[in-house]
Amino acid sequence: MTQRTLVLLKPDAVRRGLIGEIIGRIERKAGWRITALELRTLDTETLEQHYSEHKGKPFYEPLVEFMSSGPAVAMIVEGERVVEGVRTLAGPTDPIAAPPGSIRGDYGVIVRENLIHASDSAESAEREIKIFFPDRG
Ligand code: RTP
Ligand code: MG
Repeated sequence: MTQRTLVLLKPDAVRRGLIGEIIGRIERKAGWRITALELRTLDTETLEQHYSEHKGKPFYEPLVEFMSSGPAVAMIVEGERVVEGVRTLAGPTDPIAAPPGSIRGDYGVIVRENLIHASDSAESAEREIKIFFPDRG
């Protein structure tokens, strides 16, 4: 089942020089392809759309502030079961609970600064791709 997913390398990953490390893990999965990629500082309007499900939660405002604090990398990745697959590579939201070998488990400590976002379903992926890459929607 070929799918596509929206991946963000969060500002902490970019600041810490982990772009290559993280993209390398994604690229090495057999048959997965990056079909769009851009380094950009995300504006609050984009982030409000992206994180609309979290609006009103205590972590929402600091999350939007963090996500706009510096450049991020936005990508579309396509391939076999890529939605579930990138979530597996990323690991659970809390990096301390994430297993070693996962991106968050290997590099993260703080829940908010957990390095990577990946769409949580095929439906979310289509919604999020429209937000970050409107011409690819
Ligand atoms: P993501 O959407 O970024 O791929 O991560 P996720 O599904 O694993 O986590 P989600 O529950 O959707 O939360 C989105 C992002 O908000 C930050 N967060 N902070 N308690 C907190 O301080 C808290 N909880 C969540 C994280 O950056 C999380 O990835
Ligand atoms: Mg999420």
